[in-house]
Amino acid sequence: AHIAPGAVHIPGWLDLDAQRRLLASCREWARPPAGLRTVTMPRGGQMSVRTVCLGWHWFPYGYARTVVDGDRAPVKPFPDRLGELAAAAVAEAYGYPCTDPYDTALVNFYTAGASMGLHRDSDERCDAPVVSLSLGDTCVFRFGNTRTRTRPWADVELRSGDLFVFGGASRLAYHGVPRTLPGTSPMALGLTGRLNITLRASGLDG
Ligand code: MD3
Ligand code: FE
Repeated sequence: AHIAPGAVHIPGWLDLDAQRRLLASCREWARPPAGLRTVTMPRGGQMSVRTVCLGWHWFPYGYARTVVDGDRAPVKPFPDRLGELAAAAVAEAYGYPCTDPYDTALVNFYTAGASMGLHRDSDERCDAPVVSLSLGDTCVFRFGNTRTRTRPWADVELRSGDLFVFGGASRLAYHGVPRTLPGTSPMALGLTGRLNITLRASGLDG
């Protein structure tokens, strides 16, 4: 369904088997070196979500090839498989392919009580759509506007297996995750909490 121009939500895009494979990969990517870390914001606060990056390492507010705010290890490579998944997701959502090369994944892990404040994703130097895949607990996803951090916004529930593509006029919209719904993860998946994988084209070279 179109939530806003360029914002397309496809519930249940990943079947259980695809969700399980992606979860197994996330568990490998989470291992050190360059594994799951807690992001510290410039003013000293810590994000409640824990993150692992592939391809390029996101930190507030930029990208690097090493974990500049962690163990300083080289970032794990961005797998071809995720590039193919991103291309298939954009084609499914928009009906035509994206020509920009996807080269970055951010995997966010939400335990009970974790949230993400309203923000814009403006560190990429490319306007290719961001592809979001959700696993585990349902969350309340807040989709705002491009001008202010205040209303109007729409709250949408994202469930395990859902695809969301954010491009065009929605690419710079404010968005966040005010809460997850602990205990809603599909029993058969074997995940406590929520994982969100975003696939991006950084627009960086090298
Ligand atoms: C709208 N992640 O990693 S996914 C993020 O569920 C992030 O972990 C959230 O916001 C999460 O930056 C939300 C949905 C999402 C991702 C990227 C977007 C929505 C977006 C980029 C532009 C507009
Ligand atoms: Fe974001």
